[in-house]
Amino acid sequence: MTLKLYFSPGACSFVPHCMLELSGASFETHMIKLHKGEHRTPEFRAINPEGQVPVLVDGERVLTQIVAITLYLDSLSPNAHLLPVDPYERARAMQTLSWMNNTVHPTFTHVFRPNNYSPDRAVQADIKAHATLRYQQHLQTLDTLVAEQISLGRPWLAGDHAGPLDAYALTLCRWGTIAELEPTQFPSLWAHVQKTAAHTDIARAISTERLVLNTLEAKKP
Ligand SMILES: N[C@@H](CCC(=O)N[C@@H](CS)C(=O)NCC(=O)O)C(=O)O
Repeated sequence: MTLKLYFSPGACSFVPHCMLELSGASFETHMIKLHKGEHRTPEFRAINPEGQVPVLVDGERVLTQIVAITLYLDSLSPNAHLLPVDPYERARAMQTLSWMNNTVHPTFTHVFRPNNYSPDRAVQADIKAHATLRYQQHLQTLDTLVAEQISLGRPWLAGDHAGPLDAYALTLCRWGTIAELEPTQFPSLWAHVQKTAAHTDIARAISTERLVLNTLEAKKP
């Protein structure tokens, strides 16, 4: 049975997209254009009532939430080493993945969609400004985390193999550029993002989604 991923270019669905590429599994993608509101259609809501990507479909099975999809794909393709096997290392990887998903990611949502949190334009501007500062702090934390891993001789965020943490770090750093945060202020993270983007399997996902890593650079004349 071919796996199917509902994704939107540049969204957090990039994380499972990379995992599918890394796993070598047979899969197909279905693009949902968030900017066109395709996630609000009755057809998509029937698949995910939350109206969010990613959604992974495996036959009759439907999974949402990056953390859950990560565990599932890791179990389906253990040889891809998407997560470490050692219990402590595995839990540490899930700790970082959860932080990215439940703390850093929602902070960016406050930057990108402040209208989700208040109908008042002035309040929205305040939310955006404050969340941008918080987001910058989170990327600094991530920068430190990357530097620590590299100093320990670990090539990827969870150890010896590229996986969800590296794909999420790339996504969060790229979103930083959408928040007008120059990636060079996070030198270890930015170097790691470029290395991650050069990984053959991840490069395929980037090409499918047509992603530019530094959207600030792309905007320059
Ligand atoms: N916690 C969710 C977050 C999913 C999420 O925020 N998806 C965004 C794209 S990055 C989305 O579909 N947003 C559309 C919306 O919420 O209206 C997960 O891990 O999958």
